[in-house]
Amino acid sequence: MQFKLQATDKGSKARAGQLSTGHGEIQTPIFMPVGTAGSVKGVHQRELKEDIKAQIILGNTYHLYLRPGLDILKPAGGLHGFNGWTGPILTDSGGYQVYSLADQRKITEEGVKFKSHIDGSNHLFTPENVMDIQRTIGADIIMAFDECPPFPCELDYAKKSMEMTHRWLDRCISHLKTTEPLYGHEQALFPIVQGSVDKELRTISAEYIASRGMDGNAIGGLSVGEPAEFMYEMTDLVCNILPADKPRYLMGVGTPANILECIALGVDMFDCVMPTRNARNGMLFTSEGIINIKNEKWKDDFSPIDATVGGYASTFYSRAYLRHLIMSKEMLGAQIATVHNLTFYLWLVNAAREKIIDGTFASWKDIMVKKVSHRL
Ligand code: PRF
Repeated sequence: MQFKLQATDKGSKARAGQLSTGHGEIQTPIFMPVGTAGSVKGVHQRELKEDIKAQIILGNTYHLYLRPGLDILKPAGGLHGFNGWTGPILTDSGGYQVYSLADQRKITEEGVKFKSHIDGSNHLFTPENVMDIQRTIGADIIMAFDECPPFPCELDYAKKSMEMTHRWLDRCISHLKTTEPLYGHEQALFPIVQGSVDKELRTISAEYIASRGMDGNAIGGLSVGEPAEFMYEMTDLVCNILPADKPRYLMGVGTPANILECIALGVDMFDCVMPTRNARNGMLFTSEGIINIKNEKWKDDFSPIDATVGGYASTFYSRAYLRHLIMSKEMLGAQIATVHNLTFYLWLVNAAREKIIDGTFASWKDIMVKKVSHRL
């Protein structure tokens, strides 16, 4: 996998780049819509590509392994063959979902034993079998198996957990070398920095992860309930250590303001359920601020959801009509709101990219952070 740095902002540490995968190019900074169980909830593949202009989507090892399972995904030709998305895919390793979703999990040096949240069946994830599972799913970018400690957490726990994540990483790398991709395209393994909100641990972890020389690096363990200032401080510290010539992925972040601030710190890739999950509850992100579409004030607003961001859903449908659909629990309401929010997120990172290339990112970012955080 190749990463070309195309521009670096003068007033911040923001970068614009291009990542090449076996399923096409990704222009960074980028936001990756979350397609947990093989679908971005409520969105057609055609809308993802043509309307939202998604360049890469996410899948989850935990969900896909439990359902439909590898017996189905393998003969389908992996996730690409199964869901028909022809662009790049990244899969998270399950090293997060297993902690947040599974019932009765037990973490040991070997791996994580857990009960499925679907049918209560028993399973074991290890660094080795998670690599095998991600080979079968066939994503272009696969994630190392890690432990994401909760916030807050004892320093001693954070240290032991981080050290185990590092040992697990080395097991992932060794095992992956003994296996081959199944579908003819390359799969890049991204390791994950942990270390909670401790500067010393984050430094050790970032140095360890950087020393592994992988094609890209991820920052985990943030956006787990800590104040935003901690998240920015840790992200800044880690970005200063991770190599500049490899893409940096901040996992599970975040609000539009979080994304802009972390682009300024040198992050290239983001994912988050916020635009999709919040859309289903009537929260819309727009270029002018945040809209709660259930609010009375939108009932006779016949203007488009957000003409600035373009795209079919955002320009064709009025706020009043979308409000009616969401209030009536019509499924089209959730679909339109989701397509709009994703269109906005992709518009935002693309606008950031253009400003970085123009050399005007830093001042634009400060104005945009205020705008996008404002409640309309
Ligand atoms: N590890 C993994 N996936 C993740 C995280 C992590 O720490 C986070 C933290 N925000 C989101 N997704 N494997």
